[in-house]
Amino acid sequence: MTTNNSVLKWVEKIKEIVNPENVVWIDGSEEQLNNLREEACEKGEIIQLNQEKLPGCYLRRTNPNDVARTESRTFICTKTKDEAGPTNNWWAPEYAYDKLYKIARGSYKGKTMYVIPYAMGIPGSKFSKIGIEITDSIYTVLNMAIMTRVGKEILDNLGDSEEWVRGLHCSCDVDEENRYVCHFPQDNAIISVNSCYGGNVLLGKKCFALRIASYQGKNENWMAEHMLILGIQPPSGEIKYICAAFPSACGKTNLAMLIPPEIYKKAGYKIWCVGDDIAWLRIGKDGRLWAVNPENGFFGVAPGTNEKSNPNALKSTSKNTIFTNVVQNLDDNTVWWEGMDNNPPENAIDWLGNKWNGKLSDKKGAHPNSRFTSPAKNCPCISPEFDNPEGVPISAIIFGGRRAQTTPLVYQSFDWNHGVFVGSAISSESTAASTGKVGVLSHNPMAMMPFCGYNMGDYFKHWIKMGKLLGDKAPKIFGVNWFRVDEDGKFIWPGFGDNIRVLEWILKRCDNKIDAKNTAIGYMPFENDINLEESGVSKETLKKLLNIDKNLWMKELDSIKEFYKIFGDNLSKDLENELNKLKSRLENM
Ligand code: OXD
Ligand code: MN
Repeated sequence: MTTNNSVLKWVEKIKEIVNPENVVWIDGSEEQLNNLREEACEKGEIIQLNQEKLPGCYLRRTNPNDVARTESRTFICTKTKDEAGPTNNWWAPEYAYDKLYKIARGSYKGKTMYVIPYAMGIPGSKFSKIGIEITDSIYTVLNMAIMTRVGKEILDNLGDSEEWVRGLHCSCDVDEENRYVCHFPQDNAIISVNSCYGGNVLLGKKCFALRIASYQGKNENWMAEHMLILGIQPPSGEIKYICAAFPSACGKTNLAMLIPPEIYKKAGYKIWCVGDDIAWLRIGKDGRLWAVNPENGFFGVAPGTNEKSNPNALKSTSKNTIFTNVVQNLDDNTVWWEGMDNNPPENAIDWLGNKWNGKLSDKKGAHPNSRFTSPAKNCPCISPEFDNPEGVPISAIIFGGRRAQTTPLVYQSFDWNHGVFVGSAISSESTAASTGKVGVLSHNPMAMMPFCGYNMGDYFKHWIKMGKLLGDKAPKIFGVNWFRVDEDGKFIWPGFGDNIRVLEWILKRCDNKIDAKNTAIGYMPFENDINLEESGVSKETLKKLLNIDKNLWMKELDSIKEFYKIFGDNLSKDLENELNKLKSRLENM
């Protein structure tokens, strides 16, 4: 399929290590993918679902020990520990290669080695990057064929270039004691062993498009961010685009596919989804910041997705989707998960492969991190600009977290550096679903803590530098919090579609159409400037949502200061400066 020497040599080298029975190059044709689907069904790797109700859909159950990303076993392997920084696990590259090649050696015996050429971004565009993943898992091939653009065309685009990311995945025995996901940003290489879970083995996603790409971006003056991208079309017509970063469990996919409430729909508002997880951001010819979604599909969390919370995501899963670790309804061979509806199947199989009666069982049927892998084109509100090789121009960047108190519904940073400070200070409270303990606060700067492929102190400096390069063309930066609660612990903001009310204020601020209050933490809305019509939210509640409690913010300041200590001398002076400025503004409050 290619004459590219660097590719052929690497494939040969890996073949010698893993020792497969045979080698198959993925050409991207439907015919080849169909044959693989059939083969995987025969081997029991995937299960074909009801093709009338769910055309092109399949189900996969992973090993119960292999259901999520394994952050403690994820490593950044740079020459020095300092290059990986204080927030990453680090191994020396020689040590990691040696250890992982030993695990990989001979592990494809009797198996097929699949070689997947793929592009992150639009093939042929100067914004896109190419990777090649070798895997022994058909499930991985089929997922990659949804999440990225794969096939021969990608190799044709690559030509003789040596600039591509080498990715090796070995399922091995799915042994959690020997599971490792290692990144070699200085070699453009990734090795993942002993897992078959998406986040660990779809190497184009977190591994390449965030960890390796963030390092490339630092060296090439662009940014790879854990951000959704959406377009808002107001009644007047011109679509404006925003990026938003939130830690897990803050409703990122829901915001990316937001359905406006009736009153906004009637007025003519529309939301267009460009991406739900990753944004590659570059400075365009016009000096503005432009974003592309490097992915081609959604790898979304299934539980909680329903007609009300996210009808667009639900519709995205109606065809050509791979479900992982959800419930199989045996009556009609379809799928179900907690939070889909109030009608769990009685004759079903749970994610562990056991018989399951949803009406009687007190155990969950779907794993809380069960997933759907769906083509982005399935989404009813996918942006017409999704395939635009230039991407979309970004007017605003939003940072958010899940905070019961302290952070208001929305505020605007005073300028770019202050906005970088707001992003660096994101922290979020855990939910019962993820830890069993509610309200544990953890810092997750720019929601990139698990995904930054180099020293996070340098990453902050890179953000500051991008602001200098953008100058007065820089997007405005905002903080949001959809999760404030009252004295009884009840959410006081409706969230979901009603978040458009906040986006509306943000866009008005970007267009200089509206004034704002100058507060200690940033610019904030005047109470009449957030449209509450038909929201069910009273003026009093809005007041609470926008309230700044000096004592809580003083505590917040201490928490940020404590967190910043891990960066030592490498903390950007600009951020230290922002911290001091916030302190004095709060003291004068
Ligand atoms: C994801 C994540 O799977 O952020 O997107 O964990
Ligand atoms: Mn994510």
